[in-house]
Amino acid sequence: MTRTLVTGGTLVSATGATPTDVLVDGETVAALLVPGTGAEFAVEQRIDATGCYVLPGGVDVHTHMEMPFGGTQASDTFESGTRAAAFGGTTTIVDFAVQRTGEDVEESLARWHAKAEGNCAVDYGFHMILGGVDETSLKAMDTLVAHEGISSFKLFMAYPGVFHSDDGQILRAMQRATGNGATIMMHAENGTAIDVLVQQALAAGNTDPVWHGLTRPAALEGEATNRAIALAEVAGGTPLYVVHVSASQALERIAHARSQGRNVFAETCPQYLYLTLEDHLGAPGFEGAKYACSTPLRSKREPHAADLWKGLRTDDLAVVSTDHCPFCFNDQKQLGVGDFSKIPNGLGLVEHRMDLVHQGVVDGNLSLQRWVETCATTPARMFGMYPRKGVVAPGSDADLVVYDPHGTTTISAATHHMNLDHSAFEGARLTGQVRTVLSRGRTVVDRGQYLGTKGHGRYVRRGLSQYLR
Ligand code: DUC
Ligand code: ZN
Ligand code: ZN
Repeated sequence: MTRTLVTGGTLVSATGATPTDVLVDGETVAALLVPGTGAEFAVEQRIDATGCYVLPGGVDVHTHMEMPFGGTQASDTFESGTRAAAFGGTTTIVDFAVQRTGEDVEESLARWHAKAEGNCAVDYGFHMILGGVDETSLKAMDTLVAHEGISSFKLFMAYPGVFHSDDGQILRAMQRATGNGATIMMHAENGTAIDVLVQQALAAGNTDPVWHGLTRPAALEGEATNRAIALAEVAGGTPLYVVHVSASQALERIAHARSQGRNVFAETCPQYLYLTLEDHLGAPGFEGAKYACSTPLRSKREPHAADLWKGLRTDDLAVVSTDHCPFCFNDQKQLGVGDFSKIPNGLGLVEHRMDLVHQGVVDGNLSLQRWVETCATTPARMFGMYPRKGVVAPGSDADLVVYDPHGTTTISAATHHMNLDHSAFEGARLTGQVRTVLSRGRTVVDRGQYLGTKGHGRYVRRGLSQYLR
C-alpha cells in the first residue's frame, strides 16, 4: 500500500481554501495536516503542490460512453472516455445505462456493466434511463435502488418514438420513486411539439444545423420543466433533478419551485455557459453540426448564459456536468448533411469541465469554493456518493487533483484524449491546468503523462440523494 504526502498546496473545498498537507494511505485520505508537519510519516511518494490548489477529484454525473444513439454510437468507450476524464481532473463519472421499451431493466443494466467493467481508468457509477415505463420496469426500479446501487432514473419528455415517456408514464415512475427514495432525472423538452417544428422546418427546405436549435425553442424547455415540476409535486414530492438546463425559462421555473422549498434540483453544462446558437450551431456550412446537442445552444441575444452563471452562484443550479456524448464529425455528425434532424446529438466535453468552470472563477463568474462544490462535492452528495467522493477528508477515497491556477490549458482535438476528431472548444486558451491526478491513491495523470491503467476504475454503488431538504 503506497503512502503519499501532498505538501505545500492550498486545499480547496466547498467551504473554503486553506494551506493544508494531505496524507494518503493506500486508497484513502489518512489525514489533513498543518503544512510542514508531516515529516514524521514514512511515505513512498511525495507530491510537491506548492503554488497549486489541491481539490477533490471532479465528479461528472452525466456521461454517455459508447451509447447507441441517433443511428450510431457515442465515440468514446468507457476506456477512452474515463482516461480523458482523468486527464481533465475528473475521477468519478456516473454514466447512463439504457433500457428501451420492451427491454428488461436488469438485463440492460448487466449489458452496461459488461461494457464498463475492467475498462475504466477512474471510478464509475450508473443511472438508469427508463425508455419504457410499464409495470415490470417500475418494479425493477425498487430492485435497482435496494440491491444495485442505482438511485436515480432518467426519463425523457423529448425524443418521441425513442426514449419519450408520456405524462402518465412519468407520473407513475415518479410515484414509484417517491416510494423507494430515488431521484428522477428529467430531460425536459416538449418532444411532441418539437417534432412538429422539425417536420415544418424540413418541409420548408430548412436543413442546416442551426435549425436543430431553432426547432427546439427555449419556451418548450421552460414548459416541459414546469410540467415535470408539477408532476413531481402531484407524485408526492419526488426528488426531481432537471438535466442539461440551457434556457432562462427553465431556470426560472426551477428557481420558483426551490423558493417554495421543493426538492427540485438542476444541472447545467459548460457548453451552455460559453457557446451560442448564432456563433456555433449557426456556423457556416455544416460546421454547426459539431455543436448539435439537446437541449440546444441558446441565442446570445437573450440572457441565458448570464442567467445560468447566476443560477450556479445561487444554487438554483447545483451541478455542472458535461452530458458527454461525443460523435465524430466525419461519418457520425455527417449523417445529418442535408437534414439537421439526423445529426447525432451530443458534444464531447468530459476532459474539459474542470478547466472550463475554473475559467468562470478566473472571469469572476463563480467563487473558487463554488467551482469545487458544483463540480465535485454537490454531484457526489446529490447522487449518494458522499463523503467517499466529492471531498478531501480522512476516510474519503484519495481522489485528488493538484491544480495549477497559473498554468494554461489550450483545448484542441490535436491534443485532447477523447476519441473525437474535433473539439467544440477548439483553440480555447484557459487559465488553469491540471497537474497531477490521484484516483483512490494511485497517480493516474502527472504533468500530461497518463500513468493509470484500464480496469483500475471500480463500480461505485450509490445510496439515495444526500442533498434533499
Ligand atoms: N442530449 C444529447 O445532446 N445527447 C445525448 C442525449 C441527450 O439528451
Ligand atoms: Zn438528455
Ligand atoms: Zn444526456
